[in-house]
Amino acid sequence: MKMKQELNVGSELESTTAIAAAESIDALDKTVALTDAPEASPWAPTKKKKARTPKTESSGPTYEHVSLFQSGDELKDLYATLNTFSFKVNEDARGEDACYFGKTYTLNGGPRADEIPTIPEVLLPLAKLVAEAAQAPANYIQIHRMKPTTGVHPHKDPAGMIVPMLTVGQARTFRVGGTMPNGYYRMRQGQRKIEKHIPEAEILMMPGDLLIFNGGRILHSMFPAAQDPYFEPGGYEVRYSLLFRWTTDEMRKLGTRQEVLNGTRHTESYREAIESYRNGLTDFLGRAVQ
Ligand SMILES: O=C(O)CCC(=O)C(=O)O
Repeated sequence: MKMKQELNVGSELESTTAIAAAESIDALDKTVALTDAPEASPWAPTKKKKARTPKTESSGPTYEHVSLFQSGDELKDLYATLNTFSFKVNEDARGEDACYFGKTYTLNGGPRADEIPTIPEVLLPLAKLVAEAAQAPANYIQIHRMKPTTGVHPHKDPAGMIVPMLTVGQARTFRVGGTMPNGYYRMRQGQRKIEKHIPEAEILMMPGDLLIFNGGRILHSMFPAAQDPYFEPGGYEVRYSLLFRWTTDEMRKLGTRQEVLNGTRHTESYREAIESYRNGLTDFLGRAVQ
């Protein structure tokens, strides 16, 4: 299997952890320059990044791997900060702990029981940088703390949505694209065997790497460290992953099942959130810009 570390292009469509939402959104193509980070940011990149075309929900690459999105002291500080958070056992994935900040969603509607409604201030500069890279705001930050024994069962994210994932700590191989048995789409994520996902590519996610999923079109999974020849603890005890999501009012109320969201304003709401951010009307958290 070829290891890919640059821009990766996959194919495919379908659901999520929670069997996904709505039909794909029209392309929102627009070329923008990544800006320099604000001076106050503890995670400000030291180098100016090149202009590039941001992802869109239903067109373009299904995912993009950005190596070393965070590095150096900023990355060490981020790991130390995450170590101070109060993680709870993730009921959806045994052996994994999680924190849920902001406007969470669940499969059948309503917030997560363990939601912490406010995104911690210490994460805001990072959220801003991630929004700029993905060209998408986030009102929900989900953080996983994974021991080496933990894996990710194959699934896709909610349809039409952009989900950037930053990894911090131990390096693990993320498996993307390809196929899994058809019947798996009707099976709970936790029951799907990781080895039944035949990926198109494997990406070694080093600490500080960002993987941007574009449009919920890409299958992904991860083996526990014992089955990962490229696992690299790097002196860290755990692997953290930070997922930056946008929850529409409709998803919040009704959940992520496509049959429930069809006929609601969910797709439009998401499109509006993305366009407002890209047009400078709202900021990286979706707040109106004065
Ligand atoms: O935390 C991870 O490494 C993967 C999480 C994921 O794929 C998801 O929440 O959709």
